[in-house]
Amino acid sequence: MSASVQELPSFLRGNYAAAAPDGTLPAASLRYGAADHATWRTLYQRQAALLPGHAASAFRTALARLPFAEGVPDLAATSALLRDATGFSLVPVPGLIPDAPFFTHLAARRFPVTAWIRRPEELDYIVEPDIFHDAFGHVPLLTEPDFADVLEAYGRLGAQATRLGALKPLARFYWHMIEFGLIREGGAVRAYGAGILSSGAETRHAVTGATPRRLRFDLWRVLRSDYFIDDLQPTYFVIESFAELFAAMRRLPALLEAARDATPIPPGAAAPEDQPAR
Ligand code: HBI
Ligand code: FE
Repeated sequence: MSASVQELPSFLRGNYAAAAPDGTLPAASLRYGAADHATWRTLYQRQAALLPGHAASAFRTALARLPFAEGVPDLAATSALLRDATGFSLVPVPGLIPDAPFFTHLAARRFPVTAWIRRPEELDYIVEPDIFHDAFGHVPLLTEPDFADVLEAYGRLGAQATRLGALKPLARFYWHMIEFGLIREGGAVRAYGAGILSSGAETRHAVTGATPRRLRFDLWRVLRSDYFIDDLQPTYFVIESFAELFAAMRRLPALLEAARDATPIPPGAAAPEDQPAR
């Protein structure tokens, strides 16, 4: 694969040798055994049971229409359903890929999905995203037009943020709003982020936990907010709608340089402008 793979950490476990320069794996290299399908079903059943009362209604509705209940899903069949909804398609990758191809795929409405699935002894925690995180966590909302537009816009901003040396604020947006976002539905707060909904512990903590801050979404705040990558999040941001999130994408380019130069807000810290979500 390309030289840019050298920017990735060396512990990654995927089969990077089989990947094309754009990071994708040949469809023929995807093989899942009975044990893999059983691991998927265990994860799926556990997580699906938690969704009522925790997950955004758009996520639940979309998940029910996807072919995800029986085992590791077929990416081509899932792509066909997405194409009709939003024009997104799924491409298999060995795991995390370098920033540049990741942005390029999203800008072209292709979502990279890690091919491998965790081992049975890793059901509750893995360091890297696997296919359960990428497919169960991210794919349902790829059927939501406003959310699909957010991901495409994020991909398009990648080149500009790279030029400006502002990848950190852009990555904070992805972390807080794509991986760990919450949404208000009537009087309730529900999760839509993939990092939340692919984890039982994070789902309970984010939606009903007593300790986290749940703040009204504020783009400028998000762009300055550092995060923990290996612990439950101490702070979540709550949107009113996916249209609100897409509208924020239009303001993002003008804030990148200021966010790059601003003092970061440490994980879990308060900021003067914080508004608790209702
Ligand atoms: N690759 N497969 C994959 N998934 C990601 O979420 C991902 C990635 N490469 C880079 C990346 N995310 C982030 O560093 C950028 O969004 C900034
Ligand atoms: Fe993710």
